[in-house]
Amino acid sequence: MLYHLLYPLYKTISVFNVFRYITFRTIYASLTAFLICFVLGPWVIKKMSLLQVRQYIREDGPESHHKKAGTPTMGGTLIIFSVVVSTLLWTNLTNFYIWIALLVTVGYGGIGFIDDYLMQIKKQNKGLSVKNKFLLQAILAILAGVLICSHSGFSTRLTIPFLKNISPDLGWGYILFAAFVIIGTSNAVNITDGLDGLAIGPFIIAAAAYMVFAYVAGHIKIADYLQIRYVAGSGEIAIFCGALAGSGLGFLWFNTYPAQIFMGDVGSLSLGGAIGTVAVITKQEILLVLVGGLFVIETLSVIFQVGFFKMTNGRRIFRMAPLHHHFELKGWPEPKVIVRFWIIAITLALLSMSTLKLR
Ligand code: 57M
Repeated sequence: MLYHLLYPLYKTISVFNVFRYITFRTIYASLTAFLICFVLGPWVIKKMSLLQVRQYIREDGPESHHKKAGTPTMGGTLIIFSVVVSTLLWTNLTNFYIWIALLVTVGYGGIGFIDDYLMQIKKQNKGLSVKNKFLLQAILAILAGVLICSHSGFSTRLTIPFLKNISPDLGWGYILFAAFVIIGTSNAVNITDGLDGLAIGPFIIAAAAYMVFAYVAGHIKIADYLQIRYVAGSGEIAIFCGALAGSGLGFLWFNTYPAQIFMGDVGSLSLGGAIGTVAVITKQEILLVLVGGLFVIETLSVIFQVGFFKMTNGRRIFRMAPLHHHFELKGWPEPKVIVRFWIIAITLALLSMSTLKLR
């Protein structure tokens, strides 16, 4: 909005020329989203407590989690609010991809909201059924896939990290692939969100990495120089990523150990959906396995644990899945698990950055 209101005035007030630049708007989108979360955080925590929107803890979980019962939850509503306001303020609203990113963020937030709301009504840690949750996620992801693929100029070719000469064209199959990326990321972030700050930390790192990828992919000269696939219009997505990262930082202020609020499914499903959509739009979909490597590791730990559990009639690879519970049960203090997982996430994101040069 500010872009549309202030940039045209640059002929009379030259300083407004700065609104033209994606870099400037990305920085301020991050700061705006951060400030909204930071300022409104205490009010949201108080409101959720008053409304009795509190976490129900699973009986079978690690002992250390029982003391977390009653922590206000659904902090994701604040994250989504700050991302939407900041994105609307700082992006070029004629950009098609921005609306797709917002659609998925708000839509997945809506699915998470229903899930959290049902948990509050049932007064237990069970909301939507797995089947219904997946169905809603699939409908929205396929819709996003169709819209992205039908946008003129969008390539349905895959970008394979490190191999610039191999890029198979999936044609309309790309819609299913895009849906898979969006649904998978949403659920992976959800699974990771089990310790204070554990999901939001790596999420901020992934959003910051995609901020760079989006900027590069949307800049015809830099994309050409780095031999990255150019996606016209994807530069504005850098501003959206800035808003995601800024909002995440603001939320982390309150979600860091010991957490004053959890994000709830409304947060985890929405943020995962958002980063999956960004990966698709910037044509760095497969690289998400590295950028969001921590989410992948957590998800694989569940897949292997459940698979092994079924195949061996009840034997386990880990003490408990997802992986963070394994280390907790081994006796690592919660902050140690969290910070070490962040370190892994930062390392993987740095590695993903090297693909800008190594190809
Ligand atoms: C939700 N949610 C937390 C909070 C957060 C397939 C299966 C492995 C899935 C997995 C699962 O349900 N994962 C998704 C994880 C919950 O947090 C709420 O949920 C929101 C995110 N969706 O925002 O609202 C609990 O996590 C803790 N928490 C924090 N700090 C935070 O900032 O401490 C969350 C955020 C909160 C709080 O305690 O209550 C959750 O874990 O429920 N299932 C599991 O994770 C379960 N694993 C399991 O059953 N493993 C089995 C195998 C065979 C599948 C095994 O290894 O034996 C565990 N979950 C829990 N206890 N809580 C089992 C034990």
